[in-house]
Amino acid sequence: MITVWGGQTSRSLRVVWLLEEMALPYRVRQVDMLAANKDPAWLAVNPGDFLPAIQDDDVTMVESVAILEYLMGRYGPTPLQPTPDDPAFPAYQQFLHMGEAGLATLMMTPLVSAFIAPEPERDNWGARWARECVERRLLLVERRLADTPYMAGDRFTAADISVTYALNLGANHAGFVLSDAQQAYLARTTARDAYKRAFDRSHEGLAA
Ligand SMILES: N[C@@H](CCC(=O)N[C@@H](CS)C(=O)NCC(=O)O)C(=O)O
Repeated sequence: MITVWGGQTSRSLRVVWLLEEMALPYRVRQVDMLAANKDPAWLAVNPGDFLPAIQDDDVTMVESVAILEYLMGRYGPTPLQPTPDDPAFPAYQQFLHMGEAGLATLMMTPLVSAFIAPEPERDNWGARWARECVERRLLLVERRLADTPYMAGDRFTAADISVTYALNLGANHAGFVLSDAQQAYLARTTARDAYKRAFDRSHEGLAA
């Protein structure tokens, strides 16, 4: 049984969403990232103390997009992962990674600056720079949505799991304003039954 170490707004949602799409059995172990005393069992899994992580028999992994690729490679084939000979592959690969490396990672600096940094450090050059980078990169998502309903083309893939998480993170937690096309895209991807099940499973066992 695959164990997903996660938290309610963390990137573990990407992993749980993929597991639901692939109908694979798993369990979720919630990690309280704000706990003063960290769970030693969690730190043994990821001493770096960031979410998500998975355990699958003797495999332990971190990095949400790498985990998606592992699960699809290990338990696929799946239409969520176009093969290299598929014309959808280049766009799929680009947006799968852009969702984290190009968008969500850069969103973290404005996010923590706005909500966690001490007041005098909230408005800082690095956060403004990262915000502008994200806004320029979102133009690539915007251009893609002018042509196709999903990042890889006509069908939903794991690239949409990656990019959907980033857009939601930016809009809900980092003050990014999404275009009409981006909002319509999120409505489309998050209307999937697997997303709804993943959302519920990601919040299981948490106080309301
Ligand atoms: N690139 C990593 C980012 C991981 C990450 O930043 N996770 C956040 C939660 S979504 C976290 O645990 N932050 C706490 C920390 O890094 O101290 C991934 O995609 O898994």
